[in-house]
Amino acid sequence: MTTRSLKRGFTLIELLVVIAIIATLVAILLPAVQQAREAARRSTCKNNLKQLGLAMHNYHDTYLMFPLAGMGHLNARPWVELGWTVSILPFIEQGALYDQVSFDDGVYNGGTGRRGNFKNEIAMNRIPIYMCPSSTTEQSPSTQETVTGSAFGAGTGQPFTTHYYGMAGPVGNLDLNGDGDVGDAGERIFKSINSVNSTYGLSGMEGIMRGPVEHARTSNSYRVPGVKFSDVQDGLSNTIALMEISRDYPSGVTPFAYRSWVRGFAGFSSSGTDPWGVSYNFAVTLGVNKNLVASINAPYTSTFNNGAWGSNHKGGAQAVLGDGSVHFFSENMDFNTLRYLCTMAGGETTSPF
Ligand SMILES: [Ca+2]
Ligand SMILES: [Ca+2]
Repeated sequence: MTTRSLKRGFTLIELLVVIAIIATLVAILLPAVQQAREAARRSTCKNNLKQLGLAMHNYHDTYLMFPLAGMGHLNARPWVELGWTVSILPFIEQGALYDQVSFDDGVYNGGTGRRGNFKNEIAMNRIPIYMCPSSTTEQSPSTQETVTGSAFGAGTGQPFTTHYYGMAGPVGNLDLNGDGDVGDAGERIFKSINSVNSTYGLSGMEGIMRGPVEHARTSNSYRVPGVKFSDVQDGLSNTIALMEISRDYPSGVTPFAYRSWVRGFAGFSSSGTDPWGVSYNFAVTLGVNKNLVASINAPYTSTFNNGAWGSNHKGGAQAVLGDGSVHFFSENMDFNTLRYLCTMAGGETTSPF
């Protein structure tokens, strides 16, 4: 007598049903997992900004002013061109790196008296709190900033960037009724100075991290002092100090906004009259500071000073206010409200944000 063991397998139909159920579950769960991961990344980004806001305040406690947007000509001293991102290193537990910085050399290109590479080597160090984890763009694309020699052993190549930028202020016309002039009630032109040419754009002068801090005249230098709490007459809690620029650009588009994180600005021979009526023969690019020229997540621009604020977080980007608090701003918020939040002493009335 023989017994036949009855081995029963899955039929094809059953197998397909099981696969379909698993696929459905994955389809349901995967977005939830991805959303949770993005929420965690956004939270880390917010924490970075909180630390930067705290560092700005601790800097103010010590030096009685916010860090300069960038350090410029100091009379006979060489080009400095380092940003607030360097000034606050001792306040973000990077004192050892700060001690390696030379304040007597130029920052990024190697003309006479400008040992640029030497400083960009500092920027070969990745500073975690300057990095939004939702961004995958971590390096400056600028060939002027390429590091070719390594004194500190930090390597050669493209330096790291920062995803957090000083707000120099809005530039352009406030034409509230859109009739093409700025002569109507409440309208005006935001204070700025000319930068070198249209490739760079204007430099905003009404923000907490306003553009040029010093520009040389023919025989000496004229200085725009650092911003104190008391200068922020619109209120520290109503004025943006730092904003997030962390978007990944589309494939094939050079991410012009991103600069070496040490780069305060770069100066060029130029001439004009600043908003205080003082003539100058020096103009700047903003480096780790930007103007406000467009809404959050607006289309990309190749104008260096106008890198649009934006992030890979859904629907907006984050910013630090003058009081050190961090807010998420919607890309759909009223643009004039956003501009008012970027002037420190414009006297505007801002609607709730
Ligand atoms: Ca008008
Ligand atoms: Ca304002």
